[in-house]
Amino acid sequence: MQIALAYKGLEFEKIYVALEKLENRKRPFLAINPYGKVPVLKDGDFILSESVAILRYLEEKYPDTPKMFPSDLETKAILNQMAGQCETEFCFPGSILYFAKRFVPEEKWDLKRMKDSSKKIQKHLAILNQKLEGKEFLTENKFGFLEVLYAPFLANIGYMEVELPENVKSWIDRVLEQGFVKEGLKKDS
Ligand SMILES: N[C@@H](CCC(=O)N[C@@H](CS)C(=O)NCC(=O)O)C(=O)O
Repeated sequence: MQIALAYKGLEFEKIYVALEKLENRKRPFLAINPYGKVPVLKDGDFILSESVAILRYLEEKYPDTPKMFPSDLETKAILNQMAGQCETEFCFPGSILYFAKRFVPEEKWDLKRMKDSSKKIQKHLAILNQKLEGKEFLTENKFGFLEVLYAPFLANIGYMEVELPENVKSWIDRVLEQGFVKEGLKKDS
């Protein structure tokens, strides 16, 4: 979400929710998102969670800022397909590894679940590698919505115990070197 805000040049205030202290699983955060997940956007009195919903909202609310979505129907449909695959095949298994390694003592790791997650990500990266053949970015060959969605996880790819296929590796470097990605990923505490 912060990357999208930076990409669109929108001003925002970050409020850090300390996942390592489980602040997201307690009140007052649970009153904001009962599922205990970040990110959450607060725009005036309007509160919204779920990254994809937030990015769509920002795109529609601020039409005069740089666009993240293509306008062509089929290109947008493929983007939606890939956004779903990004969430289920990459972000979700990625968060299993990330949270275990960041916040759970090693003796409590569910090694089978972690290994299965790594395998799932590896398969996803092989498919992504084919899609990236001869391309710099995933949609219309320019930085866009999918890169915004992937970026926070790409920045933590080291936790995922995977080998990076060549096209994926250069795409990750390309995504992470964008100024607004650096800006959006800046730690707030
Ligand atoms: N589908 C949600 C997933 C959000 C999500 O899993 N957030 C993670 C951080 S990346 C989280 O808040 N995890 C805390 C927890 O599960 O306790 C989205 O895209 O916003």
